[in-house]
Amino acid sequence: MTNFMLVAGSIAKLSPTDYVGFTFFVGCMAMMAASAFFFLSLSQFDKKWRTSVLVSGLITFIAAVHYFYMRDYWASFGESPTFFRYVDWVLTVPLMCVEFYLILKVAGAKQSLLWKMIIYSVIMLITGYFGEVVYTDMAAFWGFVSGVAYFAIVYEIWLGSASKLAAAAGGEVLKAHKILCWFVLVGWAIYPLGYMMGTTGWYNGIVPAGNIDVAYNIADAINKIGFGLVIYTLAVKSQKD
Ligand SMILES: *C/C=C(C)/C=C/C=C(C)/C=C/C1=C(C)CCCC1(C)C
Repeated sequence: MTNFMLVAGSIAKLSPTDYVGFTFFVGCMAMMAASAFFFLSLSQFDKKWRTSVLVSGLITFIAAVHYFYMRDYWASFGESPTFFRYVDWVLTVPLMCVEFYLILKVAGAKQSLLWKMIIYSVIMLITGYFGEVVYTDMAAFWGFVSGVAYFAIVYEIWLGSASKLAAAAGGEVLKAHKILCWFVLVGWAIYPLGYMMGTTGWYNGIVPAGNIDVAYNIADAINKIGFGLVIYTLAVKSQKD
């Protein structure tokens, strides 16, 4: 009896009109499937590419575990699981910076580039958390600070030293770098948009109405799985040469 109640208590009901709950659920499955795909493909790659594909799998796997918790949190409390969200990001976004570093290593990328990008991304996320959770009455200010750090990342990969390394590497690495740059410029821009939907600031009324979690969930699926697939494709193509 106790066991039965435990099981029943841990399965929350999902209403057909609960779009937030639905995207958490689908996100959970998509991240799990992507992780299985990346991990099971590892043996086909030689040492040079294995780490990059492994990191792709780690990113979606970390997200899958967080989505499992976030789905449950939403289903239980009907509130945004903002804490889990930011813990997920603070682990996975630096790993995405690692991906840039790993593919640019062939062109001589230095660890200082990696640390610079990690520091930008951590600043972006901590200040975003301030605006979303800690100092909600100053959401616009903290969102702006976070946006500056975001643009520092965009600058670094589009025009800064990372772009020069990509040009020096050429070939498939350059192609993959360009696609990842677009992911960061367009795919990542969904996050500040979602932030403006869910916080109070001058932008209310300008930004189209929407749900912050739906925006974040869609963005996560596009960016984490998409990023991984770009790396996977690069590894497959480079191995043929
Ligand atoms: C897998 C998760 C990813 C790629 C998360 C990326 C998150 C961002 C690019 C968040 C950016 C934000 C701003 C630029 C301003 C408002 C606050 C944030 C944290 C939502």
